[in-house]
Amino acid sequence: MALNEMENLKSDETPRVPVDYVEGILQPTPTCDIWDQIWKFQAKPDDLLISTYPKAGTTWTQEIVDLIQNEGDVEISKRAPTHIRFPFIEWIIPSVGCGLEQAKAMPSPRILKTHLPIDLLPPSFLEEKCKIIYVARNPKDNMVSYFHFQRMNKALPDPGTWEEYFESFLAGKVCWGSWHDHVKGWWNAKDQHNILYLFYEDMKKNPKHEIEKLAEFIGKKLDDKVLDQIVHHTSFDIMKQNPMANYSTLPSEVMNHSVSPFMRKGTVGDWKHHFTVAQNERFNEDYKKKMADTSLTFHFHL
Ligand code: PPS
Repeated sequence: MALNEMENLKSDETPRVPVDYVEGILQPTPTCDIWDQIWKFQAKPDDLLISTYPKAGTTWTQEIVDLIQNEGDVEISKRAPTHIRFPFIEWIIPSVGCGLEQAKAMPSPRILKTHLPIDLLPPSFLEEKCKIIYVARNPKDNMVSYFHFQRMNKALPDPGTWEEYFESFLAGKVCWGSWHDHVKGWWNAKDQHNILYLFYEDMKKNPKHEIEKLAEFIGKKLDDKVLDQIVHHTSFDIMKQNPMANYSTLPSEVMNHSVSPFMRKGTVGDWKHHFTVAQNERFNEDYKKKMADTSLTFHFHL
């Protein structure tokens, strides 16, 4: 049997993680089990938090921020895989790791990751006035990306068919809850706190400009050559080949890249290959209602 066939078999045998609710938001059960500790997490004033709805461009932003901090030194950014360099505070796979423990053990200054909606964010982040970067992605591409990710990731529930997933996503019955509430909640909080709110589509359209914004927010002055280097090293094609940024170091029983690679397409508008005309109409109608109370707008193609 070929090695990848054996890995597929191993991955097929691995059970999916169960899920439960924290304050009405669906979460993997291991996260629910330690929720009290997560809620009490003690942030430090020099923590930098990268917050997103799942699949909105977290890994890309992490790579950019790391390179900004290290003034474009690619070798430093290759010191460890993404999930080690940036503790994901509510993430726990008992056999693989626990974000909370990693964060506690990490020396400052730390760059942390969360997918929590603002209402579930451990209060110390806002109390300590930490800098927070929030990245949002248009919901159609976000949904497609999340669907494929759940197919390949045993640490999340089986997404079911695309038709089933479409309904679950609209109903907010996916881990980390409703996309609409997430992006709106963080948008409403951004002016009262130290939050830089960015969009995946802007990063695709003009990466250098968004990287400059990030550098300014972080307080780093970088020359043009370094900015160009960061644009290059954080392009989709380069990151896809980078084992320290493409999640290929996680056990294949957890993430099976032969089902769907973590670095899948990295484009704006892939939803057009998934949504039927009827689904698109239903989505648009629902979107209009749920987004009627916000000034927040999205680009669905470039
Ligand atoms: S996670 O699991 O929530 O941390 O995933 P996240 O990193 O937020 O999102 C993964 C999607 O982002 C795409 N990606 C990129 N797009 C453009 N450029 C770069 N450099 C890049 N890096 C990651 C990744 O391919 C996933 O999107 P899809 O649409 O599935 O390809």
